[in-house]
Amino acid sequence: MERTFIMVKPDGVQRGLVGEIISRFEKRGFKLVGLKLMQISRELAETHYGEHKSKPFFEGLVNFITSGPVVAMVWEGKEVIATAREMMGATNPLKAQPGTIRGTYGIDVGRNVIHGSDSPESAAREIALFFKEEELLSYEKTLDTWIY
Ligand code: 3AN
Repeated sequence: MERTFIMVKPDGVQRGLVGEIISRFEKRGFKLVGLKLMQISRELAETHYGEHKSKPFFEGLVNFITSGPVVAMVWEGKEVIATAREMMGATNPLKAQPGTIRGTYGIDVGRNVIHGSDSPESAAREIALFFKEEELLSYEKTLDTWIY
């Protein structure tokens, strides 16, 4: 089953959007397999955003992502990587479709509420960067055995 790395960025935590974002993934039917509130170090931020090192916004991006707590998550499900990207909306919230997370809550490309892996390769890389193997749980959703 596919897994993706999702992170509520410092602006999302400050604005109290953690529950709302988790709720959207739960309601869509995806399974939460890893979750933690954490403060990202500069070193981790620079590694995570390594592909943007030469971009003019790199320094600001690292400053922002290390400016306060984030909520790091791993979600599991069929085609969760691409579906999460659709649920998030475009990188620039002003271009994001209404109803998407960024299209509902964001206006600034530098503070766009949420991060999600953009490919299977980046999902594997980012999950390994943020989580130890033992922090990811495999479990069955047994709802249909006790709700009818
Ligand atoms: P996404 O987060 O949608 O995968 P990327 O990987 O292109 O987008 O960019 C990573 C992060 O860099 C974005 N989430 C955004 O916070 C920041 N970013 C991207 N483009 C800009 C920009 N032009 N100005 C400021 N920040 C940017």
